[in-house]
Amino acid sequence: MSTPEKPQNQGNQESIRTGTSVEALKRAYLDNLFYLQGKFLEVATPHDLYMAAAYTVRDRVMARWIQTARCYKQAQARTVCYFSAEFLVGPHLANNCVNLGIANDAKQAAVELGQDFEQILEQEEEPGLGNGGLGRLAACYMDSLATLQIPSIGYGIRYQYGIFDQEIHDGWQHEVSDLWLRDGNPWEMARPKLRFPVRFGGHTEHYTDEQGRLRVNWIPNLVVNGKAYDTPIQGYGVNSLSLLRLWHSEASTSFDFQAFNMGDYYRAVDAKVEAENITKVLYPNDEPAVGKELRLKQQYFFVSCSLQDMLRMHIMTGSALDDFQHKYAVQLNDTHPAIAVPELMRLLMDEHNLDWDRAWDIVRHTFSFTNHTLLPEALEVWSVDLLGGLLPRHLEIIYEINHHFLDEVRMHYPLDKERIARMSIIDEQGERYVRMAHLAAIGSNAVNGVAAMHTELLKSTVMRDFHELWPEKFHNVTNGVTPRRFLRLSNPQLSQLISNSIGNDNWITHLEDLRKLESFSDDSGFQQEWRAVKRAAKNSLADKLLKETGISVDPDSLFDIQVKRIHEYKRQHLNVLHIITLYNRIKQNPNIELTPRTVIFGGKAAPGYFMAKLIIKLINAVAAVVNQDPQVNQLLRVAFLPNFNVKQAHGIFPAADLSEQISLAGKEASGTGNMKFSMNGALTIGTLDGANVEIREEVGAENFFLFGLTVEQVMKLGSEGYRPWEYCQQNTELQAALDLIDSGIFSHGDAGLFRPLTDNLRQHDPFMLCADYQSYLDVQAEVDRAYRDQQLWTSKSILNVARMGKFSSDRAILDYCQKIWNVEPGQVKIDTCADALCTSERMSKHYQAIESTDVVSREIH
Ligand code: 26Q
Repeated sequence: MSTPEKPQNQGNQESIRTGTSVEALKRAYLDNLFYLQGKFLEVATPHDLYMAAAYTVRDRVMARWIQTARCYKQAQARTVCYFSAEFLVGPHLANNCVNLGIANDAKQAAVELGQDFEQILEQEEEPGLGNGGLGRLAACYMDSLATLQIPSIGYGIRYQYGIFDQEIHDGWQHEVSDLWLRDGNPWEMARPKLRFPVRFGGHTEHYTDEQGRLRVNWIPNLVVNGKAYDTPIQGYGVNSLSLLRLWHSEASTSFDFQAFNMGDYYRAVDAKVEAENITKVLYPNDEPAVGKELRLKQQYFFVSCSLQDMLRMHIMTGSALDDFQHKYAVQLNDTHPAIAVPELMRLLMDEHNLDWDRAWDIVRHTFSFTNHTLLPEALEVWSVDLLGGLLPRHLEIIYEINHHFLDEVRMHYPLDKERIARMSIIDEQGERYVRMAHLAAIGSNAVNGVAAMHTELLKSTVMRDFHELWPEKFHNVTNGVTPRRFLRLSNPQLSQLISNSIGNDNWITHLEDLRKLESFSDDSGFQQEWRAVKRAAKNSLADKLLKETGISVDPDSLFDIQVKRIHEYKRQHLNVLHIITLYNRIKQNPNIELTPRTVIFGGKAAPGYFMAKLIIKLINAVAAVVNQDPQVNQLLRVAFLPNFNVKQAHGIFPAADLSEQISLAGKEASGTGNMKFSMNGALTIGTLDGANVEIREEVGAENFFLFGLTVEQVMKLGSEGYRPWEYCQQNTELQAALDLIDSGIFSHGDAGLFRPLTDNLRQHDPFMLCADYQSYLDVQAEVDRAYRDQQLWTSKSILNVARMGKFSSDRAILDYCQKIWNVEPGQVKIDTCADALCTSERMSKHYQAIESTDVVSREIH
């Protein structure tokens, strides 16, 4: 396969830092091993070899980074700043090789040095700085921003401990802390001089200054410093990058402990610990955040550092503050960074002396807000007392914003008191809460949902009043995923086959080109190759399952896979009910005609989410019974692959025949795993939920296994009064499946173990599994039949891939550019703005320039 064009050789011997020939890579590799790891090949550990490889690749990235920074600075185009509490980037080494176009040569260099490249890649500890979909989306968007040459910075938190590692003991999930930084992180660059003070607590003092203006002084009781760590995000096939700037919290050295703590040394140490705790650990989702002061501290901490950094850069270029909105677009990834709205107001008014109206104008034109959920329990609120205690000045500003906003609402709806109460930023029923989604929507120029259906529901339900007031503010941007990581990198064999058939690999950046595969969908030779590629991926996954779980599976069976966070709304237990029903059918009729099937699960449950953890236990308990029953295990096997993360995902999506996307309609905002499966040739069994709707539209109804209630039916059933027990009484197979769980057969006779789950299904069933059960079973039977016709199945698989163009994150980012950011991609031409690649002397000049502009350590006294 052709790869992105490599920079030209400069002279006979390429630079050891930037050269991309196999020879240059080998020399660099040995050099880094020697000088950075203090090792030589014979004594190097696999981790030493990984570090040497990582530094070798990083050098190649750095050369482009400096060029990009210089060029974007010159161009002064609008910079997109993606504010996100999570960036789930996944392993860097292999991805950077792909994006630099040196994947083959880097491997060759390792081989020529007698090393196993796969083993080297295996060493990389993935930065698990996110929970799931939202964090991974941010990472896909960084890849596309870099590839599309859009000046961009991802701002977030450098958690010392990312998402926990999941271990399974006796079928139960155990959480193990994630020590991703233990052996060092070669991809980040600490910027010790790039740090900002962030204040917490205390009180405000209002006074009138010499010019007679009302001013506010915020006297905090804690000041911490945020220190920047930069990670370059290399674009694919281009010489440009994006910057991921993550903040680490430290005690503020300038803080006067003597005065504040009366010489109390221990309290001074406490303050240091308190400061360092802020970026200690990532919060899992699906845990009530209410009362978790540290979470709000994290949010404010990274938002404040980021905005101070942007203002610094803006002022440094000599631009006027009024121009800020034209130079920066900030995307708020859900409400997690919504405190940015009052923070930018505070910075502009209290620190830069702007008046309210000018500051508000800038704020409103800078921010846009993406909503990722409609679940009422997931909408973020903070108690007024907690927020006011931690951020007294922000609470004042929020009240002021609310005051102006409610005046506007009153103008439109003078007598509608209920509407005003509904729309207020402050929820005043009972204890008072700040509604972060309202704050974000009011402070933004655009609000978007993440799939067509989600956006429609957003407009008609949780943001209905806002949509009525400002219909033009609402947009849809359907999510997308990067084909670089989720096809080119993780499925090299399929990528090769695609490129060979299409004749080039332009599809990697123009995913719509995959359409050209349609003409091969019925070609039997091509189909055979297609199946061989799928089969190879299934073999690898089978090996991995055996190694990690001891479960052996047959790669000829249908691989039916559900990987995602474990949550009741995602309905992994509906999948389990199907498995138990198949089990019952096989037991009743051992000669039943069934397609052999392997059902594979993966996903983490929030540590405090009892029901989700019980679902994991149930999956493993059912697996244990099914897999060891000789009557059943020829037709059915079940496996739970522990610790689903980006690295694991690379081996999973390519191996799937069937993708399970079975959330209750209206609950999954978009889903992105659905896209990754389909892009790798899996067919989907799914409900009309989130982006499934659009996937089905694209691939064609005949290539998608649809089941379940529509969102309208869900709403109707909910409002009529849903009675799950009636479905159980009327459906003997459903009844039998639930009864079998309650019999204790899956729990060594402990009939009570899963009762919380089965009782909940029979009595409440908030996610309507009982209502969708029969439809799910019927369509699974269709899947079973369809898989027997391998030609037809393969043709559907090819068509799924061919029609995935829409779901590239490149398309999504172009949508954001056009609908929301008003940014023209590729406007800044890296390759023409700087002359060729940097030489080291030129680079050292850039270094000097960049270092001197980086120094900002302002401190509060
Ligand atoms: C909030 C407060 C306190 C602690 C944690 C959180 C928290 C953290 C992460 C709440 C939610 C999340 C993550 C949400 C998420 O991943 N949502 C998913 O976003 C995807 C990208 O748009 C969608 O595809 C999924 O449908 C949506 O569930």
